[in-house]
Amino acid sequence: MSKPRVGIITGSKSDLPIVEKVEKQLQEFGIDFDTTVASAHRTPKKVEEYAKLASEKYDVIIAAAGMAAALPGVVAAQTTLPVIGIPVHSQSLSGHDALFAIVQMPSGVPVATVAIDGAKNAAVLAVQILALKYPDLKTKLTEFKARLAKG
Ligand code: RP5
Repeated sequence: MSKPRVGIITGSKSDLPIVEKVEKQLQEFGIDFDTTVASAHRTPKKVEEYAKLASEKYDVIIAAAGMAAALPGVVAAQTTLPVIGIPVHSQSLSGHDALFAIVQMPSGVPVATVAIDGAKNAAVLAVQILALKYPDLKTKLTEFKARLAKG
């Protein structure tokens, strides 16, 4: 694998507005990605296949889900890649349900959980992880942080 690549997976098409923010931020860093819609509850076999093949295609996975958000944890259970989880806001419990489901992983199966709807931080964290392997990204991150400081 010569270029950094991020796998984005999300539980439903209804999560796509959040995913688009992840994609936009990754594009700003020039990172390749692809996005898959698969649900831990509705299409568990598809999630299993995705997770098992992930390390052949990606360096990092970003998994977004709302409600009883099992998806990031189920993916993390079946790969050695780092998994970043985004709890997606939903109406009844304002995303707290997804936050707790994603952050409260059993010992030994971490998911790096960002804030509810924390799309931008998920993308930046992914780039920070990628920068360990692809040093060019360190420069881009330094410039990004300088722009943040100016702003
Ligand atoms: C989760 O349930 C999805 O990630 C989504 O956030 C939520 C609602 O899904 P839909 O009923 O809109 O498909 O699995």
